[in-house]
Amino acid sequence: MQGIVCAKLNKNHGISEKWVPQCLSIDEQSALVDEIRQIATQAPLFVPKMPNTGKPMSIRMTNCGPLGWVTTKEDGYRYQETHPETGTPWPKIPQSLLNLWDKLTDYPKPPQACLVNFYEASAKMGLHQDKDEEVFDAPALSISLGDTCLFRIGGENRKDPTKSFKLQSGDVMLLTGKSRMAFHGVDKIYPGTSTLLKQDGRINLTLRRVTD
Ligand code: MD3
Ligand code: FE
Repeated sequence: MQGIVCAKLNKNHGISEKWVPQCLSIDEQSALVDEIRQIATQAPLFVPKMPNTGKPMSIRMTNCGPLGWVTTKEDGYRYQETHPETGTPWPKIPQSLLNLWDKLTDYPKPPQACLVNFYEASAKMGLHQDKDEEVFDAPALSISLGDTCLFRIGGENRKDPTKSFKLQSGDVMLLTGKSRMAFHGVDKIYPGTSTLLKQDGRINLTLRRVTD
């Protein structure tokens, strides 16, 4: 594995996320972006809508894997086997991501969902917990591509203190144990900090288990 697993965050608030800055080489990052472009051709980006209010989120997203996370005004947050607009099954998770999951986790089963989030320069993601899955013992693996962002992570309660730090293209985070239930969000994108993508913006991939 390239990069160093940082203990810094553990010291900061005692939860067990691992942050591997520059885990992926530039070539690995470019290859991933090509694969994500193909995924977005088969499963077009959509704007997730808040449950009940229907308020659009500022990111666009898609998924790959047997299950994808979606949200609509009518039916709220959920995982499903098909794209909410085309009704088609999600594309497969690229082999390179399955390999990364095997290398960085000791979880015995492969990820079921890979969320693909696209942030334009002005997009953000409010502080939230991911709890739409049926199981929480599996780790979540997150990969950052493109422009740097300001990421924030706290504890298991919304009011717990948070720590902010920048995630750069090629950084990987592994959320296990308590950190899997930590509140987290993206406060800001720094446009122009990476030349990986054709335009300003950031892509985040999150690999997850959903069922046992
Ligand atoms: C997963 N994405 O898609 S990834 C999300 O950068 C999400 O797009 C952010 O939060 C992004 O739900 C953050 C890093 C992350 C941090 C904590 C997690 C992913 C996590 C906790 C549980 C599951
Ligand atoms: Fe999240």
